[in-house]
Amino acid sequence: MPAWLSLPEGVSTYSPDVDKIFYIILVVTGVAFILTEFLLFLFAFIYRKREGVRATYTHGNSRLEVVWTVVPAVMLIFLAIASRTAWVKIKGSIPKTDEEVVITASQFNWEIRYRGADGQFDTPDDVITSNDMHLPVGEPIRIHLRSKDVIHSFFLPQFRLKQDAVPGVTIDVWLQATRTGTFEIACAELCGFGHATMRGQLTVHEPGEYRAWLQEAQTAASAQAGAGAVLPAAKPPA
Ligand SMILES: [Cu+2]
Repeated sequence: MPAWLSLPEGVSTYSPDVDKIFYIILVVTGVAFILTEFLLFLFAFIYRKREGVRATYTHGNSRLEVVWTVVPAVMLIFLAIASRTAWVKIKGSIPKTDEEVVITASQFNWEIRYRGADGQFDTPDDVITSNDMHLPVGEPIRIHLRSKDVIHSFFLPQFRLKQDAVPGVTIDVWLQATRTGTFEIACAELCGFGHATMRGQLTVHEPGEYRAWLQEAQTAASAQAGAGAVLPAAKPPA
């Protein structure tokens, strides 16, 4: 496959499954496209207007119509069955894991939330970052995806992970990275004027390095939560 036709490097455990289906569909539709375009131009040339040649009136051909209906139908059934395995593997269930992240999309930002030192979500010592996600390599991660305002789409191209974030619901997705590195987080749903700026970065670490990062962030978050507690409580808006 030439480089300009190939997908970005796949770095999740299920990216080969997605790529396989993608390339099968690309080949099937590519061959059908080239064949039909070739016939279109060929027939336009063969049956062009010529002096002394009268057009013939045809009322269709039942056998031909059955063939061009049955062949695509069989192909569709084949593709549906072929993609089912990948769908069940990726969407069917989420591997058991203690690594969980809450991601909240808003115009135009990804808020990434980790448990604080208390091991709980939605408490004052949560670790919260903006557009800056960190994960360990080789471990399944469960992501709870939310949105504050409009529909966004959480897209990690290299992980073959794309999921809409919908206001009012939490949608769980998962991934398991196969190598360390930094990768792009993009919003794949036109969500307003700043849509194009809604980008983040995912850093995949060695597990030890990741735990060290998280611990440091938890210590900083706890210190901040503690400092926040001595401040007078903010008055609720009138
Ligand atoms: Cu967005």
